[in-house]
Amino acid sequence: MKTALITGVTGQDGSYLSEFLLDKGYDVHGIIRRSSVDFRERIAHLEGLPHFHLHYADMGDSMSLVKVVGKVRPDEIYNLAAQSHVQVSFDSPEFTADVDATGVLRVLEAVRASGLEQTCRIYQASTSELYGKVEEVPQNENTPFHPYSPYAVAKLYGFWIIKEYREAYNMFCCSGILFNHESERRGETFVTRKITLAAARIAQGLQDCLYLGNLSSLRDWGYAKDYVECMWLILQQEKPEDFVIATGVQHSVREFAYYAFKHAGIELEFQGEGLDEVGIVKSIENSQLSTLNSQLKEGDVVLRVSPDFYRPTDVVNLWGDPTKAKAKLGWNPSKTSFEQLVQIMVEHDMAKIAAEGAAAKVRMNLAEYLEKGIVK
Ligand code: NAP
Ligand code: G4F
Repeated sequence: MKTALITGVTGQDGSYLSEFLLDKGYDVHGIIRRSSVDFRERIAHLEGLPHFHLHYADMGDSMSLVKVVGKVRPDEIYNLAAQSHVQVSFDSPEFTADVDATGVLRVLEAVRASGLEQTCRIYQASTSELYGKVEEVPQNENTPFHPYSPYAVAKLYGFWIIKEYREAYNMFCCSGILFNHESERRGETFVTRKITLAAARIAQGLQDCLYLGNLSSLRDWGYAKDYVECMWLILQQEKPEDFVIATGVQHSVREFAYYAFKHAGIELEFQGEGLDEVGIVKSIENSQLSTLNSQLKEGDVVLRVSPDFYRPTDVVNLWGDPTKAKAKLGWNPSKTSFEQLVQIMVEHDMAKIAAEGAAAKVRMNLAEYLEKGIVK
């Protein structure tokens, strides 16, 4: 049985990767950090399984990493932990650098300190943000980097220190340069999930309007569940190499919003430009919807642009070329299409919001009964 250690196990990718490795028969260890609330929703279903173990450590604390690596003695490390929000990295650049840059070095040194440098393979969660202010379109493994946020600059250090340890110490460490990948487990402040949740709430009468930043930004969006297999495949190769993982298809934020609302039963029409651009209800397609939100009508403005979501520098043209991954990893970039991804996320969020709405109604009814003294 192989042993894997995952940093960032509570995140979107960490949760899918844990499931994937458990299915492959791995003993899976993850690091978690102390928080005042125990919020481990994405991995709650795995806790208690005999081959799933959690350890306290922090990417900012070398000693904790040395202790976990020395205790677990993993065959493979998947370094997914990061302050992963680009906009937040402008507010917390130093913390982002500590976790996303120096944190990678701490993992590498923990492996060396444990004498595992010739046996332990390391995957580093690198990113298409390295291409930043892009120098060519689409981007492949040879495209020059031009990081365009504190997050991307920190991740660039991570990429180079992985390469340095591979060359200096002959370690099996690789970077997966992954383009955006989303899912029903995506953090709620990334643009795709923010849109699918808002579309579900607006359709069900629980929100009036969605405020977004740059609608013209272009991304190569894939499904996270598919991408974690590539992380594993990268570590199963004969030689350590870096790979671009992407779908090879590009869409704008505006298009994502259009399809998300469509799956929620609302056809949008975009009018205006820049800060004055709005998304207007063109038609309500789902007859069930009029009962869900009887207030919503054609002509309502349900999407607006707010400068609050503009970034000091924004990456606007990411489009990956997955040719190498197709040839060497057997990666199928069209396993889940863009339309399927949007549908999966909207269906999930429609059900989630409906369940939350029903629970809130029960609470309201209960509060009413209590007030009237019906239930003591
Ligand atoms: P995510 O959902 O934001 O998860 C980040 C994980 O890192 C969480 O488990 C978080 O723990 C953990 N973490 C943050 N700071 C930490 C610290 N100081 N010590 C220990 N753990 C810490 O991110 P994701 O979308 O799964 O992405 C996984 C990795 O891939 C990240 O490195 C990200 O930068 C990179 N990446 C993501 C994408 C994408 O499109 N999703 C694309 C390219 C690269 P808490 O739960 O305690 O916060
Ligand atoms: O969803 P986003 O916040 O993702 P972003 O910045 O591309 O970063 C994600 O993908 C990277 C891979 O390329 C990862 F490395 C990183 O960890 C993270 O997972 O924003 C996507 C685009 C941006 O251009 C942003 O300006 O959407 C634009 N956008 C427009 N309105 C918005 C919003 N982004 C967010 N988060 N919120 C908005 O309201």
